[in-house]
Amino acid sequence: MGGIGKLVTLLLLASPIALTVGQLLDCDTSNGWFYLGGSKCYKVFAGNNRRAYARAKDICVSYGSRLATIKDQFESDSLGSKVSQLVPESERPFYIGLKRELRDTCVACKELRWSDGSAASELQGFWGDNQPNEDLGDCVHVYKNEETYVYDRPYTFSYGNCDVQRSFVCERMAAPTGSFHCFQGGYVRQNQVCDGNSDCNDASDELNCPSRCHFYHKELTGANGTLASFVYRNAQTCTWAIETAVGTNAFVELRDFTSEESADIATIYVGSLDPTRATVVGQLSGTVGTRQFRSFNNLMIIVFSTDSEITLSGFSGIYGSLSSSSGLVEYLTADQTQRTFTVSKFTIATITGFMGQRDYVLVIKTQEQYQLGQVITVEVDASKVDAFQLNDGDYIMFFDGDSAADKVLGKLCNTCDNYFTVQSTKNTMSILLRTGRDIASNSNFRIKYQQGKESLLV
Ligand SMILES: [Ca+2]
Ligand SMILES: [Ca+2]
Repeated sequence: MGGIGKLVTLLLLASPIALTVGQLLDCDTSNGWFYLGGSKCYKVFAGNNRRAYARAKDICVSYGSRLATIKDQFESDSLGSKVSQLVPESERPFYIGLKRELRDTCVACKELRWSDGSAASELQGFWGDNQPNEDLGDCVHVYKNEETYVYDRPYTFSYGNCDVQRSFVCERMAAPTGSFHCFQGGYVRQNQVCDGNSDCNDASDELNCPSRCHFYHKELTGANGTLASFVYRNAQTCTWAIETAVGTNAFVELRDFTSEESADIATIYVGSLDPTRATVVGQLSGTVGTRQFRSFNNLMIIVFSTDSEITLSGFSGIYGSLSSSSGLVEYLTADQTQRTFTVSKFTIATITGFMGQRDYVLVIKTQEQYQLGQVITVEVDASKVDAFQLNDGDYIMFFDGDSAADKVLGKLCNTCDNYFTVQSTKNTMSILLRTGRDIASNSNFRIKYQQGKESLLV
């Protein structure tokens, strides 16, 4: 009993002390995070970085954050107006971390949850007119309500289809002013940077330390660069962390690779700058020559560790970012002739495939003069089934209209029931290819399409 009493006293004392100290907080502004008061930092993704809800969530997580939670009026107003300053009007509806999720205990039940895992209620929040309307979808976005009578809550919540690509906002905790901001959230003191100890949870305080053979290449403009050169020494670990723009795939080409076979080893990690959270895509040792690797997202890290004897020539390398050469939305016109379309894969030297974590959208319309009463039939090319191996995380969805907001006609994926023909009920169909975390997708997105009703399934 005495122990509990003591604990309560300490807690009561602790908060006023924390408040009177009044430590100033700030955010990693050099990486686009901003502070609005309170205890959190936010970052907005818009334009080409708009994503479906699940992808937006992934991107937030890769920066040690989560989709923003908006739990009070001040946060709603200040975040809404900040997004309005940063983002053009047409891109302003933005996802927050609020979604109806399936409940573990009940197959068909859904419940509303915040991205921090806490339960939410439709009786709370800043719902707009005629909301919450669950018929519209499970994922919540915020939009500006222009009605004057809602002047006191101008930024309101709406349900929507989770596959629609929208802007989104990530959040993470702010840090005391003057701290070093760890890449994946959290902070350490400046004198802990490059001191040889991993103080950030993700070890990012030791990423950019050239004197310790730890190099950080941040290239957000799409240009290529040369990996920092190093001196091949015994018993050392050199790292090259590469961060390119969100929405691109980082790549590296290691040249003239020569190391002591099985003893001095380069490991290539993708998906994160923290090897403990990243995926290994390659290990090199011995006389290898030139090899290329790419990430499924904009982050990768190369770690080269040597043992205590024998040094050889090592390697050099270049890095850069891959972005889709064509637009991510293609438009096709269907007529009464069956036509074939293959989405072009991305190619760089030996690396061919779809970029990871991207959405490729095809919109097919009938010829204008035949628009009334016409439908579209799409057949997955049955002769190319072998090339149509979707990897985990890849899927293709067919929508009855020009966007992911329309009714789903079907879904093709590794574990789905695959079928080969779908038909719209109107003059437009859209097809979404979503690539997952795999590195070199074997998927070949090839279809036959035609205006008309006859089934093409053989
Ligand atoms: Ca350190
Ligand atoms: Ca060695």
